[in-house]
Parts: sequence; C-alpha cells; structure tokens
Amino acid sequence: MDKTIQLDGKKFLVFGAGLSGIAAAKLLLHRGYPVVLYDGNGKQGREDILAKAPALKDAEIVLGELPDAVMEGCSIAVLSPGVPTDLAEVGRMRELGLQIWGEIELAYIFEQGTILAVTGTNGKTTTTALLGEIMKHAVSKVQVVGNIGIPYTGVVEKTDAQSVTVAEISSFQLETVHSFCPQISAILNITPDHLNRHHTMENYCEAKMRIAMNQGEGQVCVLNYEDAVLRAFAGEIKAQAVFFSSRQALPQGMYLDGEAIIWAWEGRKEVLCYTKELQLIGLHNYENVMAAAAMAIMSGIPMEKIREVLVRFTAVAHRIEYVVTKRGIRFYNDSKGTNPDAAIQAIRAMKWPTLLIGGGYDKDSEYEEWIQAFAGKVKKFVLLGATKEKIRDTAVRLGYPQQDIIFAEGLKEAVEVCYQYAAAGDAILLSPACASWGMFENYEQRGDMFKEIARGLEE
Ligand code: UMA
Repeated sequence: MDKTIQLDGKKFLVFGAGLSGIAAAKLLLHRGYPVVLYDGNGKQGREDILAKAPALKDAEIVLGELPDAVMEGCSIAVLSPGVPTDLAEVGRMRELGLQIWGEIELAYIFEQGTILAVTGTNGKTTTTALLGEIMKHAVSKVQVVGNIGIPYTGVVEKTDAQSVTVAEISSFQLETVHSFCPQISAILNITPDHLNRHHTMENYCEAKMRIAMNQGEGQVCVLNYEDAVLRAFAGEIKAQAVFFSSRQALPQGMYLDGEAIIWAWEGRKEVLCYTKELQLIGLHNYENVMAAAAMAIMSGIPMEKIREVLVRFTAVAHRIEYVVTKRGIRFYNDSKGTNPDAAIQAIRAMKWPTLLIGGGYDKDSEYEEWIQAFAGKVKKFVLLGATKEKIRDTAVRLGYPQQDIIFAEGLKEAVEVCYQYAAAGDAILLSPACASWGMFENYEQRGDMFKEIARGLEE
C-alpha cells in the first residue's frame, strides 16, 4: 500500500528550522506539498535559512510569533525533536484540529525498505553506528539516520524495497510517531534522563517504548534482560522479544560469559566473539555489541560477517575513542564524557593505570561517584577549567592523594604533564565529566585538539 496517499491535499506546518525541520520541509516541497516552515527563535532570519537551504524558497517561512491564521490553513504539523509537545503553540495546533506528527513519522510514510531502529538512554549512537557498519558489510544499500545527526527525512527518498535503514531514535523523536514500525527494534536501557522535557520517569519510559508499539508478530524487539522495566516490557509487546544480558547466561538470546559473547538459539550455542578481540572496551560497550549483533542476526546476517565487523569496529568519535599508542602509552579521547555519569563509564573501561584529564565548565554537578569509580586506577589526576578547585576538593575529601593532583592551564599542558609522568603500559584518558564551554566551542573541538596534541608528541 502506498502510505503517501494519506498526504494528498494536505498542507504542512513544519515546526523548527534546524536539521530536521529543514530536511522535512525540503522533502515535502520536493514531493509537491505546500509547506509553512516555522521557527520560534527570532535569531535566524529568512535569508539565513534560505542560504542554508535554497530549495526552501517555495516555502512560506514564518519566524517568531505563530498567528492562528497560519495554523488554520494547515492540516499536519511536523515537529522537530527539540520542540516539546506540551508547548503552548502545539496545544493551539491541536485545538485548531492539526494532526501532530514528528519528523520520524513523516519519513516513515516515504520509507520503502526495511527499518532497524535503536533507542535507549545510553549507547544508542555506538549501537546504531556499529549496526550500520555490519549491515553495510552484508547488504548493498544501507543508510544510517536519525538522532545520530542525519535527519531521516533528508535521505528517505533514496530507500527502495531492498534497502535497509538503520535509525537511532531518541525519546524526543518517539513522542510524535504514530504508525512508525521498524522490522527490528531495540531498547538498550532506561535510566533517568531528559526529565526536564518528559517531566516524569513514567512518561520517559512510555516514549521509549513507542518504538515497539506498532510491531506485530514476525517482527523483533531486542531488549536488555538486566533492565527490570524492559524485562517486564517483553510481556506487553506483540513482537518477538530477544534478550541480551551482560550478567547471566540466557536460554535464548545473546549473553556474556566471562570473555565470550554467546548466541543461544533454539537449543544451540555459538561463540560470536571474545571481548579481547574487540576494539570497543567497557561492559556498557559489550552490551552495545550484543544488541547490535542480535539485531543483525535476527535480520539474517551470517555470524561470520558480523564477527568481521565487530573485531575491527572502533568507538564513535569522542566516546572512549582510542587515539594512538606512544612509548607503550595508550591515549583515549572521551571528550563526550561531559557529565559525571558518562565519565564513570570511561574510567571503568580503563584496564590500565590511568592518567586522567578532567574538569571544564561548571554545570553544578557533583563529582563524588566519579571519583569513587577511580578504584585505585588513577595515577595522576590533571585538572583544568572552572571546576578544577571543586573537583580537587572533592577528590581530596574522598582520600585521593593531593600530591597526585595537578592543575594545568590548558589542554596542551595537561596532555604534556600526563605524558611526562606516564610509563609504558599506562593509559592517558581525557574524560572531563564537564562540558567544554568556556574553553572550547564544543566537545568535538576539545576532543579533536586532544587527538592532535597526542599524535604530535615525540616518541
Ligand atoms: N525550536 C523552536 N521552538 C522550540 C524548540 C526548538 O522554534 O520550542 C527551533 C529552534 O529555534 C531551532 C530548531 O527548532 O531552529 C531546532 O530543532 P531541534 O532542536 O529539533 O534540532 P535539529 O537541528 O532538528 O536536530 C534534531 C536533534 N535535536 C534534538 O533532539 C534536540 C538532533 O539530536 C538530531 O541529530 C537531528 O535532529 C537529526 O535527526 C541531537 C540531540 O541532542 C544530537 N539529541 C538528544 C540526545 O541525544 O540526548 C535527544
């Protein structure tokens, strides 16, 4: 059935002129539908938007205020993920009878092929990127889309009956899907996040679970067995639940047994790979590997093809990303460790004595749990940025030796100090537990600079 029939005669109000909104408006215009593109932020002018996307010259562009008259002329609103569904303007749209869709729902209407979709609080970018690589290794036409930074509506027109779309879908995006139905979905984990947007943990879980709500028999939902909410969720879905576990052997599914990642299916067991063969490190990453591999197996990819990608796949940039080894010292870039929780995963993943670079912009975070996670591994603790005193005081209070804490003026000095104190077999890890603002434009710039400095050090 041609899903686009339901769009006939409709006029669209695309809300948000960021990546998603611009891609959605372009898709609709290209298909001949009338479009109003609205953005509530007065900072971007019409000219700025047209400079980014000249094809939008045929859209009506409305900025700042959104008059009722504009809404009244439209039948479907397509929200960008960053637009809260309880915003006053969105409420008004509902009152005026507009259907409220998200950018993912719109893309789905145009999708021609198979969808594999990943959500979860942590690990979804790594899992999506890894699954994308596996699929590309085995299938000729694959695209990786969604929260990973590539708007789905921007590439959906390239899909056909043979293509596979691997999508990272956030809770923001899931709030506004209606008919979206992946062939295989995965929910990696659910822990509190984005509560300022969803208000309650219940709402947040509900949003995540929308990924599987339209799936039926013959479709698959991969779930983390160790997450109590997700384990219970398996009983509520029509799709076949396939579990993975990093803690215990499962009669059916994917699990970690010592260093072996095992696939158990219909009474047979097979070792997929050993963790020591992987470039990805840390238990959370083994969970990502298990989820991606389970999704690939369930879509019919042979184990050997999956294995070939698993052993060569390196981390997504800036997430415990291996950089280089110099004088036997490994450098890891975890600039994406912009909060203590993320930084805890990074330090836990280090299997070597570590010289840790931390500190940055002050978000009023607490650092106790991060420092407790050091577990005797951190040889030197080099601090920079606005939070350096606060982190030092916390560390010393928790018994971390003051003489091993060093303040650095900038990132270059921090890396050089670490290199001076490090010995062969150690690791140097940038994992700040703080945002980069104030010293860098963003975490990417901070991570890129770290990599450049590390690669430039004399052997
Ligand atoms: N806007 C309004 N009113 C609002 C909110 C936003 O007018 O109330 C306008 C802004 O002025 C801006 C535009 O909407 O011009 C921005 O839209 P957006 O925030 O949805 O951002 P996009 O550029 O469309 O990027 C979105 C995702 N952003 C968010 O979810 C906040 C990107 O995820 C995603 O990569 C991209 O679509 C492509 O699919 C980013 C993200 O931070 C990486 N995601 C969160 C996360 O990972 O934790 C969920």
